[in-house]
Amino acid sequence: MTSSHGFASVVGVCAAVVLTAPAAAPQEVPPTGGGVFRECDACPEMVVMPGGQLALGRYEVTVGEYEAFASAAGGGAGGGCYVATSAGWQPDEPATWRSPGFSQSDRHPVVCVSWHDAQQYATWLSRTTGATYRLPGEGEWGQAARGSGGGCDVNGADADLMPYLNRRIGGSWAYPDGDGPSCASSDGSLFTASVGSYGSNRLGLADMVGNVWEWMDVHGVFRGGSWGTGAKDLHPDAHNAHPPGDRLSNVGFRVARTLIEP
Ligand SMILES: [Ca+2]
Ligand SMILES: [Ca+2]
Repeated sequence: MTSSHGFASVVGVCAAVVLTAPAAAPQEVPPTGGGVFRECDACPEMVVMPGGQLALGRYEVTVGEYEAFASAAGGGAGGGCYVATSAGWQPDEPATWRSPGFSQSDRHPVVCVSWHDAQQYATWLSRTTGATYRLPGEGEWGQAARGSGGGCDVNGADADLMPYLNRRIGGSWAYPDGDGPSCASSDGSLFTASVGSYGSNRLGLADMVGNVWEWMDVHGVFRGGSWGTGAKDLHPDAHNAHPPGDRLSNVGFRVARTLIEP
C-alpha cells in the first residue's frame, strides 16, 4: 500500500528525528522521560513522557498486538464495522478487525475495534503484565500530540509538515493517493499505514495525528484524525465521538501506562 511517489523523502526527513529517539530495545522502566520499554513480547512499545509519571504507546496498537489479546481472551469478535463506501460511512456486518475492507499487515494499526474492545484490551494487558494500562486521557494525549516542538510534529498552522503523516489526499476518501491536485506529493498510503511509517514526534510518538483516530478514556471519544481525514481537518485537537459499541475502519487506539500514581 505504499508507493514510491514521494515516500522516500518523507521517510528521509522524519528519520533524522527518529535517530535522536532512544533505542527501542526492551529495558527497565527509566525514571525520567524519553525511555522506551516493552513489558512482554506481545506488548506495545511504550515511551516515558517528561516527568516520568506516564508512558504512552509509541505507536497505535497494531493488528499483531491485538491478535495476542484476541487469541488469549477472545476479544473483538462479531458486530460488524462501519466502512467507507461511495455512499459514505456504512455499517458492514461481515467486516471485522481481521478484515476491515482493505489489506493490513501485523504492523498496521488495528481498526474496527470499539471503545469497549479497546478497554478490554487494556484490561487484558494490565492483567498480563501486572501493570496499569488504560486508554489515554484527553489532556495527556493532547499534550503529547501538541507541545513537543518541530520535527515531524504537526499542527494546523504548519502546512509544510502535512505530507509527513497519513491522511486523506484529494477530495474523497477513495481518491487515489498522490493524485490530489493540491498536494505536492503522496503520503504513500490510501488506507492505514504500517505504524511509524512517518517518523516520530520529539516525544518519540508516531502517528499521533492521522493514520487512525484513537479512542480516549472518555466514553466514545476519539482524537487526532485518520487516513480518511483531509488535511484542513487534521490537527492534534481533531475530535470526534461515536457510541462506544461502534466499530469503524478508521478508528483504533493506543494505550497509556501509569508509572507513578499521582
Ligand atoms: Ca493517505
Ligand atoms: Ca493516530
